[in-house]
Amino acid sequence: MKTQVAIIGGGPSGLLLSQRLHLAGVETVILERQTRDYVLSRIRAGVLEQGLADQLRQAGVGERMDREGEVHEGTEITFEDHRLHINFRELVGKTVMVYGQTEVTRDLYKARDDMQGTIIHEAQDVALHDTDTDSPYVTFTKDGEEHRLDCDFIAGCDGFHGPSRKSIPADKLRVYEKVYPFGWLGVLSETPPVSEELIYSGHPRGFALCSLRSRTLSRYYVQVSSQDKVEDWSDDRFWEELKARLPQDAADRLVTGPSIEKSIAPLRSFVAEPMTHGRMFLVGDSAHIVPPTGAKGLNLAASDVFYLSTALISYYKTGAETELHDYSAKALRRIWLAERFSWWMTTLLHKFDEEAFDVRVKRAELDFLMSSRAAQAALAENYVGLPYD
Ligand code: RFL
Ligand code: PHB
Repeated sequence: MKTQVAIIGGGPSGLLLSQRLHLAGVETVILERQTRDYVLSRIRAGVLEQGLADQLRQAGVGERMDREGEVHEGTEITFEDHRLHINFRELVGKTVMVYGQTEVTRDLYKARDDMQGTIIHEAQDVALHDTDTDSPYVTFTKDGEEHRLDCDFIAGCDGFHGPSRKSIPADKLRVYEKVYPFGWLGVLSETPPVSEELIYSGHPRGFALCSLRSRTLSRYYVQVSSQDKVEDWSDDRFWEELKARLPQDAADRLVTGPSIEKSIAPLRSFVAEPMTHGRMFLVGDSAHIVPPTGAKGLNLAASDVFYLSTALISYYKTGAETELHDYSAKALRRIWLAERFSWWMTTLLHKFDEEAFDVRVKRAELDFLMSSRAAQAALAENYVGLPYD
């Protein structure tokens, strides 16, 4: 089997990259370890920056998002009974789109199918070879049979645990990591959301987030210890804890119901540099992870896709490799800005086992945010997404 760009991983990064390349006449094959149903059962991000929403529209995949997604002009930050409304449109003239990652992925799969894109599901034992030569290739097994995929380039869109990053020799890769001593317990429920906008709540009991997928589907999170298991959290315990961490009027309004999905995600900050080894490029979670507090994970994957697809398209049009050489540095600049913002928002709003001095400094940071329009504009500018270049 032969293609121009072999894409490992059929999550949002791999699918969007494949769609953008296909539209520019570049051939791809996607190798995905899981079944499509499994990929579509993962409940993850919900907030799309304008950059990602625009890319979906340009790729012909924005129609359902524009119909069913919700444009949010602001968000609320609360701390006990202090409330702060951040009006994105007023502060920085931009908005975000609330539309679930599951739906983005579903739309991308449909678009790839409509264009007869090749996606091989349940590809096992995917391995990368000769990535630092002009003729890299990928091997995998499917239904017990071994296959070889020759290509010009490999895009490693295979998430944090995939084989692409691991194929880079250890002495060529530098890793930066911060693991937080807590996770987020997330619940999806068929209940009307407590608020039209997201509420990020800092509280002495720990962080909580009220998000949504639609007018009838809510997504809520509470900070839990890294040791906690989903089984420790009955629905009743979850709702009680969420209420305790929200401002009183929101707690009073909250409609509870049975959870239809419940999971715990650990929080970490992680960056691997560089994002290139020879003719292999890392994209999205395979190269970097942010804690979800700033809603940046999926959006960063999308800016990587933008930079890499632009560089590959330019290579196939002109033969020039300059943009491919610059990919890692260009992507990493934006990644580190998002790492900074996600770390800052996580630190500001979560409960840590910290010294009394640090607690006071955090209170002062919140006080500054509540009282300074410049601080609010800085939050808004980062939240709606920094420019792609
Ligand atoms: P993905 O979505 O992890 O997709 C990678 C794909 O690669 C496949 N794969 C392989 N394929 C072939 N061979 C192998 N050996 C393979 N190993 C893995 C996987 O099956 C998968 O289909 O990475 P991608 O495309 O870069 O997209 C990134 C986003 O998914 C991610 O940044 C966000 O979802 C992060 N994230 C969240 N971001 C937010 O902004 N808000 C959230 O609420 C939020 N919640 C989350 C999250 C990530 C989570 N992870 C990674 C465990 C919750 C969780 C649980
Ligand atoms: C979500 O809706 O899942 C979501 C929204 C905002 C975040 C994280 C997760 O910061």
